[in-house]
Amino acid sequence: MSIVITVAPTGPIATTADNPHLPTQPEEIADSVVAAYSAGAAVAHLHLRDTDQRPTADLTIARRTVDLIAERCPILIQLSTGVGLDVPFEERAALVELRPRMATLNPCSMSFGTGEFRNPPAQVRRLAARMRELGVKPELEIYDTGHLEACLRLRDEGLLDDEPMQFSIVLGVAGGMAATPENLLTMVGRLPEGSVWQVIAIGRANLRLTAIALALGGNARAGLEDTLYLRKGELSHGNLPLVRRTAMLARDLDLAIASVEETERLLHLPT
Ligand code: KMH
Ligand code: ZN
Repeated sequence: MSIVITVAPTGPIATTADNPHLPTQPEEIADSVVAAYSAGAAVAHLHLRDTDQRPTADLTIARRTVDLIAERCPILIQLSTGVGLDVPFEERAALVELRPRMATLNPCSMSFGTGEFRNPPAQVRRLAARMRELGVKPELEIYDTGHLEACLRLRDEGLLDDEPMQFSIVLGVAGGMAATPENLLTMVGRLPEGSVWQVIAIGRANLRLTAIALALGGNARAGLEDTLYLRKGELSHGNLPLVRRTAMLARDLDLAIASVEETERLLHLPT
């Protein structure tokens, strides 16, 4: 059995003040992704920053980052349409016009730490429809049980293909489900038959929940978007140590690591 490793090199919130090894500029993100690819990552989940490190949906920055990566490795690009809490939905949604192989789809609005993550129903439906039109595979980010029901409604309305649905069970965001094994098990048990899934465990529980997810048959995500630390009190020197550790964990569990081509087949990615 093969598992897919996704690298998430940079998230929407932390800056180099939190971890000086966080890549924020296109060249830095590309270097980090290429290194992660050599360590086994088949997918790169990307957030972009402007020169002041603020999250941005700027299409020039996004295109440049994607091009720099594509020049050096064939990793599958998954653009975040979450982008950052202060970026308007329509700017975030425009990123799918670059036709990445995948993009995130966040089905519901929610509190997100001290901020607000706005995903209004009508705009989510329009984005889902546009992604379907463009052949951009959604990675459905579910932070609560109701978010799963919202995705199933989108599927029932014909806005998502269900072959297979790809879920990220996000645990540990203040405003969503807590990062506990019980919540992971509950959510995995509720996914539709045949779904492809991974856990995105934010913060301290990242390693343990990733290990549980791998043992349960899930894929894995690794990178500084989800945790800035390799272990308690030790900042990760970039994304590579986190990706390497995930690959080692998978191999120790006797799981093969999916190549880009295998991942395309597993996810039935439109070409
Ligand atoms: N960092 C995630 C918990 C997305 O990429 O679409 C939220 C997020 C969503 O960044
Ligand atoms: Zn993200």
